[in-house]
Amino acid sequence: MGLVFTKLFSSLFGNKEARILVLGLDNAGKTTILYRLQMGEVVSTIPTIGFNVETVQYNNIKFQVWDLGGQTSIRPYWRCYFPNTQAIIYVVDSSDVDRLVIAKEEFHAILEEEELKGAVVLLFANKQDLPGALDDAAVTEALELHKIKNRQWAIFKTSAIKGEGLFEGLDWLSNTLKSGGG
Ligand SMILES: Nc1nc2c(ncn2[C@@H]2O[C@H](COP(=O)(O)OP(=O)(O)OP(=O)(O)O)[C@@H](O)[C@H]2O)c(=O)[nH]1
Ligand SMILES: [Mg+2]
Repeated sequence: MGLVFTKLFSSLFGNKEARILVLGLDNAGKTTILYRLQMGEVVSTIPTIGFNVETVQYNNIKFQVWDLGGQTSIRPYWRCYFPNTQAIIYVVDSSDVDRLVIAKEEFHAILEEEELKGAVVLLFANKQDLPGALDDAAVTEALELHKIKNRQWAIFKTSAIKGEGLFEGLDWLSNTLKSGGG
């Protein structure tokens, strides 16, 4: 009863809540992005073993953002976090050209997951500040995003270090979730 009332109250006043998973290979910049969004600062990170979770309030949406570790050995645990997810933020290190094939395979495996069928997908082509970083069009091609079916998605060029592109992505996400996606 309390929960129902809270949800009703939130929807009346436009305070939607959304559970977001931040996924991507190790070293893509997921944790850096999480704390950039939450604190507006670059923090020094160590590889994530397990997860970080923070709340980010933006555009009348309370995003509960789960940042999961991306190392090969811990990727199988991502699925523990899949239920009740409204959106995925998939982060790519655009300068790590050698591992784009792996990034693509992991991405398409995520899209196959039944529990994530309804989740909208925001991709960040991160590390745009590095020389040799592929732009959004090149990452789109490398990840074969044209194969995405029956799902709302978008890709943004970002630099977590410079703080560029992240809130543009979050704008898209909040508009998409408000209009019923996820
Ligand atoms: N140049 C540059 N470096 C970045 C950017 N984003 C993150 N990094 C750096 O990339 C390294 C890895 O960043 P993390 O945020 O720890 O990566 P992660 O995706 O959380 O990695 P795991 O926790 O192992 O999955 C750190 O040294 C960051 O400072 C960016 O936009 N540009
Ligand atoms: Mg991390």
